[in-house]
Parts: sequence; C-alpha cells; structure tokens
Amino acid sequence: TNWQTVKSYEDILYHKTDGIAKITINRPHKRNAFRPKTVFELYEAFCDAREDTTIGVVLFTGYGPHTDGKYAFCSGGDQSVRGQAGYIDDEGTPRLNVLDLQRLIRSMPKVVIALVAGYAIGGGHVLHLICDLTIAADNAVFGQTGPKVGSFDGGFGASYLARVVGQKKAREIWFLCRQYNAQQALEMGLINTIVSVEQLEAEGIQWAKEILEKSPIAIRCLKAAFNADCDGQAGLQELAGNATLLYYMTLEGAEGKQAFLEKRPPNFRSFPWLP
Ligand code: 2NE
Repeated sequence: TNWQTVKSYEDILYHKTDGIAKITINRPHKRNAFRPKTVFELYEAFCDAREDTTIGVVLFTGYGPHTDGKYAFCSGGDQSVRGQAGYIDDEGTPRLNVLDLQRLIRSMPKVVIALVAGYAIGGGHVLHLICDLTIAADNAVFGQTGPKVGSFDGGFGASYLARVVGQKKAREIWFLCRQYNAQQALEMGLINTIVSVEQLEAEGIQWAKEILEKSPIAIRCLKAAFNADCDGQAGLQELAGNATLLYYMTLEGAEGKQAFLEKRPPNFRSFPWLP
C-alpha cells in the first residue's frame, strides 16, 4: 500500500492512501497507552480525516510489535502521568480528553475500523469498542481494568458495551476485570472477525475498499441511525443533521434561501405534500 505521511507527530503516526486514512498510536514501550498529548494528536488527525472529503474510512491501530515482540492496540490511560484529577498534560493541567476523542470517533460521518493486535485494555478497550467495526488479530486480548487501577468509564465504556455484548457480559467484564482472547470476543459480538497478525492491515484495507464502493450518504445516514438508537438527543441531532444536509440538496430547500437572498416571498407551491 502506498501510504503517504500526512503529518509527523510525537505520539502517533498518520497516513493516507486512496480514500483511506490510517491513524496509529505510536507508544509501543507503553503498550500504546495514551497521555493527554497522544489524545490531542489523535483528535487532530481524526478531525483532519473527518474534514477530508476524499476519505471514507479510517483504520485505527497501534504500532507493533514492541522490541520485546509484544503487540498492543492500546492499554488505556498512561498511569504514570495520572494525577489527582486526571491525566496531566505538558502544562500541568489534569485532563480526561479521551472522552472528546470517543465522541469524535462515534459521531464522524466516516467508517472507523479498529485493527487490534495484542492488548486492547482499559481506556484502550473502550476506544476499539467505540469504533464502527473491529478486526482483531488472533493474538488480541480484550478487557477492562478500571476497578483494579482505581478508574472506570461509566459513559460509552459501560452503557455502549452493554448494548454490544449485553448487560450480563458487560457487568462481568467490568466487575471481574478478566482478559478475553479474540475467539471469546468474537463469540460475544465484541469484534467482527479474526485474522492473523500478518494479515491484519490487509484485511482492514479490504474491508475499507468494500465500504468505499458504497454510497457515502447511505453509509453516513446508517451510522447516524445506529448511533441515534443509543445516543438520545445527541444521536437524534446527528441523524437530523443528515436530513438537513439532504434537504439543502433539494430544489425545495434551495428555494427558501434563494427567496431570502432575492428579498421576495418564498414560493413552495410547486413542491408536493408527499404521502
Ligand atoms: C496491557 C498489559 C496487560 C500488558 O501486560 P504486559 O505484561 O505485556 O506488559 P507490561 O510489562 O505490563 O507493560 C510494558 C510496559 O508498558 C507499561 C508498563 O508499565 C511497562 O513499562 P516498563 O516496566 O517496561 O517501564 N504500560 C503498560 N500499560 C501502561 C499504562 N496503561 N500506563 C502506563 N504504562 C503502561 C499491562 O501493561 C497492563 O495491565 N497495563 C495497564 C492497563 C490499565 O490499567 N490501563 C488503565 C485503565 S484506566 C483507563 O484507561 C481510563 C479510564 O478507566 C477512564 C477514562 C480514561 C482512561
């Protein structure tokens, strides 16, 4: 694949190729744990991918293997910079800015596919969960650790996890903090498929290519519709935003704007009141 570097960052890698963006957490010595800077960089890259009208699919992954041979998608918040009120950034401000990133991934009208090799643990597990699709390598390990390390994600990390795997399983995952292999994750509906580590990126690209053949507006409306079912008023806002987009694209919608600009009353009489 002819990946082009979009911009150089300290904690992440950001590449693009034909219609596909690839965003990689690049802290393998920490099992790709995120600090506030990592999240700021991820947020910027995801915003860029959202704004780029040539990009339809984002592959989200973790750099690996580390020098010890182990792989990680992401091991959650970097505990070594966790202060009394959150993860401390370079200016000394405590943050939980990964929650902003979760909302961006969830609401952006592009398909985000997590490619998980090795550990997807803690806040890193929630990041794969929030993605539209997850392709796992056969060495993937999934789990939450919050109650072990004095943390929890009671937002999407709890409620959306329960939507995905069911209430009983979600409570088991959080209350016992066990680790689950790729096969177990597949059986509970937490991931979409399993491939070998060597095949992981190629499989992601293949899924992306199949999606890119489809109608962008159909895909974005479907993503918003799936979200709306779970996300209350924020989900409805997303879905309705798509209705507004489509309405702007009609002659009927354009007539209102045109009449205003021409300082005349709008004439909607030629447009039918469809059944
Ligand atoms: C991921 C896991 C299970 C891997 O275990 P293993 O044995 O393969 O590796 P090891 O030796 O634990 O880790 C390798 C190096 O990475 C660092 C370790 O400290 C170690 O460093 P050195 O000793 O070589 O210097 N490392 C790994 N994860 C880290 C982390 N999250 N923060 C800082 N350094 C980390 C194992 O490493 C593990 O259990 N990691 C911790 C997982 C965890 O508890 N994450 C935080 C959950 S809370 C959270 O993410 C969160 C939230 O709950 C709510 C909102 C936002 C975030």
